[in-house]
Amino acid sequence: MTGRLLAGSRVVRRTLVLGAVAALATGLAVAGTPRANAAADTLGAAAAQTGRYFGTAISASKLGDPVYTAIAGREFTMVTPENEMKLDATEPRQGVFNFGPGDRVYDWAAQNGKQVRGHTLLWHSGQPQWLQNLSGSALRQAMIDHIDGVMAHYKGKIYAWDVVNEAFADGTGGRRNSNFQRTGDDWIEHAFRAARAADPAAKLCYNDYNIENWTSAKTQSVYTMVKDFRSRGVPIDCVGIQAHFTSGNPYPGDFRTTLRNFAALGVDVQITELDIQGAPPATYADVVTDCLTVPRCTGVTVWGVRDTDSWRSGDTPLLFDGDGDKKPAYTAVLDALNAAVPGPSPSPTPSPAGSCTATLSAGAKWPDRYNLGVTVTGSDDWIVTMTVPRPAKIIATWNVSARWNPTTNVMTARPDGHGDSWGVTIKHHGNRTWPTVSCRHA
Ligand code: 9MR
Repeated sequence: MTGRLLAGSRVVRRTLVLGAVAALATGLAVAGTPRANAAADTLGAAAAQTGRYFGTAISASKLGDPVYTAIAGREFTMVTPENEMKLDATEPRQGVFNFGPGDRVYDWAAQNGKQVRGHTLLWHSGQPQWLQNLSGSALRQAMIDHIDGVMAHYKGKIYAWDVVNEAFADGTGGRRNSNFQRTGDDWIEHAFRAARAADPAAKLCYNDYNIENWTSAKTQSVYTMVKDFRSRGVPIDCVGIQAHFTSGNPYPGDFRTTLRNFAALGVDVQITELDIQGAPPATYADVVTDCLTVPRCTGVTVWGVRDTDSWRSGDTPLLFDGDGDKKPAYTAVLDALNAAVPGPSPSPTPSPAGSCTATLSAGAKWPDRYNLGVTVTGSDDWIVTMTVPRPAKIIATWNVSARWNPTTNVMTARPDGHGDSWGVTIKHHGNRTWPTVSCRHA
């Protein structure tokens, strides 16, 4: 019953027998349910107590501003480069990649213990001129080469990629007319397949705006696409809902329904670019609470730190004012996060045929750590991703081949020949909230 835990390039071998012996010797086995957590005083810590992340968009050009980095470093656990991983930034000339700005954001995030959402591989906007000039099979090949090139550079480092951004038209629900779309309807699924091959550890998301309202034609079209992808085994793990709310595009009363319905397709949902005109505290709290009620809503990202950092600063839509002071919306969000009931990871959403499910069960407990059993169903060649809420961390595994990323606090596990039941030991450091797990075919 030995465990193998790869930390970076180092191989750490541990035996759970040792842990069990130690517990027996000291008679410290602990029974009972996890304790409720105390209220957290940052957005990231409060979200982590629910097994979720709380993120922000970050601009490389602002990383020299100490007020900006102090807030971002303190409050957020997920970072989305606001512009630095877009097409025009990363491939300014065909086949010539520039990862300088993207790396500056990535490195800042990693050095500060934050995960990164990659944004975005294919988007009709922000294309370099050479790409706009291509069409047909040459364009299709360039799209795939772009995915391969960018994902190879960040392989194993990205929590989730927005593989395709904003591919549907407003109003009608049809596909947006773009050079990508003119290469054929199947460009999106080809992009997702290429992305899975390029970095099997990253969650692959479709990301869009104006898909918050369940009844809108655009939401329905995206839903139909994701459902089709899931039923045909096209690799998609998540839907990013941007949530840029204005008086013309207000927060809809059925937002929770939208989150729940996407999640029921067997994908994670994430609120990826939240900002609300005027930052009304009650609306901010409602949006966050909607996410907290949907087990597979794995996190919320606001689109910038201070109002003055916003792409629409005149709307003062964020959680910090231009001086870096907390706004009433900040307190509303923190309170909403702290009001969530901590506890075991929610039971997984039933998965459609062709996908897999990882289910957690309680194991032995000690004062400083606890065991979880994991059972995988629906596949015999799977990849399970386990995100551990900080400051807890996995210190051992058994019957599985696992790689632990100490920077992101995420473990990626594959079968090691011992079947589909395995386990982990978690040193909780005071946070007993169970990790979140997701499963997909290898
Ligand atoms: O906030 C981003 C702004 O700085 C850029 O100028 C703009 C164009 O690249 O993109 C903004 O971010 C967009 C995001 O990438 C996709 N969804 C809409 C966001 C707001 O326009």
